[in-house]
Amino acid sequence: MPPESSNDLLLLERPVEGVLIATLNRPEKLNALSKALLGDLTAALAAAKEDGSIRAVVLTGSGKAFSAGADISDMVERGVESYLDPERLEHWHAIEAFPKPLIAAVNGYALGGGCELAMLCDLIVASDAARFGLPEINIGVLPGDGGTQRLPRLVGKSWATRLILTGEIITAAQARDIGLVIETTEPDRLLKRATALAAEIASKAPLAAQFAKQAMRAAFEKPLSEGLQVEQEAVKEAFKTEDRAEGMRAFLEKRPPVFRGR
Ligand code: DAK
Repeated sequence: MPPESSNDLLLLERPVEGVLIATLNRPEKLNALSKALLGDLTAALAAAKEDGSIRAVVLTGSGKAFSAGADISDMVERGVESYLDPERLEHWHAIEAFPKPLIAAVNGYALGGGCELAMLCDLIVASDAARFGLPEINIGVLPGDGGTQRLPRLVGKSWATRLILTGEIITAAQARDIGLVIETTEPDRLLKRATALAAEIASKAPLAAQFAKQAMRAAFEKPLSEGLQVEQEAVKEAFKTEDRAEGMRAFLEKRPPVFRGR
């Protein structure tokens, strides 16, 4: 399929049915997350949320980085206003709230806010050339877009402490070994693999996938008893869908289901 749309900072393409690839495209600054770039990403995800033909999104970067993080030049210029900018924070919240499955295909550096962006995704697949880290400590700050909260939840306290307090940058294989990354691939197979994973997810019942994502989010945010309630509500909602009826009917009729996202 041809690219659906593109602009300078974010490239959008539809490689296979159900899947959108969004490519951060500011390679000369290693895809540093300027407000404009975050704004374009937020807008693309808002459109993808409304588009029933998009069932999963792959996020990647052009050039040698996924993203080298928040824009340090802007932070130097505007100080604390740079990262407390309400619009910028709004963009992050919108990305966090994206309801459809989001897969990071990390092609190179994922540092600082870039690593935090990858951690906002539901799964991270990485090229062997990828590098991960939260090096904010080297520039006198600390992770401010969720890194101190999400990294310990993903990899445990010891590795999170090591990475956040030393600013160490680790390889894709290390990131896989500590559970940050689900899978590593040769660089030229990365997008193919991430797209295949997204396509597999896109072939399942889309609303059930969204309910599952919502329920799993509760696992990180709520005590077990409340998380179990969220899960129960999500299952009740799934039971109301046409896809649930179709899925179960198809099973009994021994044929593949046709899911319509309703
Ligand atoms: N911001 C702006 N520009 C960046 C950048 C960044 N994060 N990273 C790289 N660049 C730019 C470089 O300045 C350079 O630009 P020119 O000089 O060519 O104009 C160009 O990209 C290429 O970079 P290098 O020449 O440095 O490339 P190398 O291959 O030599 O080195 C590198 C690659 C990834 C090791 C290096 O670029 C690097 O260390 N980059 C910075 C990585 C980093 O420290 N990232 C964390 C940023 S801080 C918050 C609080 C804090 C934060 C957010 C929120 N709240 C309280 C809400 C902070 C978040 C961060 O992400």
